[in-house]
Amino acid sequence: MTAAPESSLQIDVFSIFPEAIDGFCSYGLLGKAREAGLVTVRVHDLRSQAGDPRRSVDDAPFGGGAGMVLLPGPIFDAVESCSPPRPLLLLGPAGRLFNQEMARELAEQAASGSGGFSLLCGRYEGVDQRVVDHLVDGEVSIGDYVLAGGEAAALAVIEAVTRLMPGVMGNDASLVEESFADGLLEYPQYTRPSVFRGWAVPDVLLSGDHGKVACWRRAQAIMRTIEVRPDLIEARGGLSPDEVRLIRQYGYAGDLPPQMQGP
Ligand code: JEE
Repeated sequence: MTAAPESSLQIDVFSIFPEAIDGFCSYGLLGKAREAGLVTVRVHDLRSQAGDPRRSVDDAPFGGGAGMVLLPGPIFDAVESCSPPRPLLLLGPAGRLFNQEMARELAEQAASGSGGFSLLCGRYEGVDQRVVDHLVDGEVSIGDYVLAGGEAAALAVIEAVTRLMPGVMGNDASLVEESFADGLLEYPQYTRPSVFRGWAVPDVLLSGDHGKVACWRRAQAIMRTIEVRPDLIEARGGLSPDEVRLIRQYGYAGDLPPQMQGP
């Protein structure tokens, strides 16, 4: 027996590749969450709303230029014929940069408001601007690189949001977010065997001393973040004197510019 979900998240997705979205969403934790009724993903085929026998969804841009643009008609019809949960977000390279805070806000739409959110995936050169101006509630981008369409971005958003739903990870959302919450990258993880091809797991992890393990992990997380994402150290207001002492103790010999040291 499984307990009834506290709240369920509804996500409607609009795409010309509905099978790709639906297929991906039936795997892993998200697939399980769907089966358990914690998350409902409905995928709408933009082509099923096309007005002509050829089922066209795109046309050349007014004013000329390369590529094709998604027609407003099929998109308005698909959205208006199912009144999807709002906000309806358009995925596009010109959108607001998606981050963990936005993922948290969207996960909260489950309990409040419309019970979820919706995603519109463009293709080709994008969608007619009237869709942006009069149909969607906002535009989101998953990063500063150029994809060929919104589908992969929609899947990234769906996965980042659904893993925060209570019960989806078999964990409370606060635990799921533990690490990102203090603004550091993850510490390194090891599993069996304790020696693989001559490479041994750090002794401390086999010591059984939980206090020492916690200190080592924290030092590793801090050192890794300094090397890979110094911007995250700055964003959390630098390192405390205790944290500086900790990484020195674990052998960090690099520079610590002033912006990486706390007030
Ligand atoms: C949705 C079509 C392709 C390629 C014009 C002009 C843009 C659209 N983080 C993200 N990267 N890419 C997307 C994304 C891409 C999409 C669609 C999402 C629909 N495309 C496309 C090129 C252009 N370029 C110069 O600046 C870059 C427009 C995305 C998200 N989310």
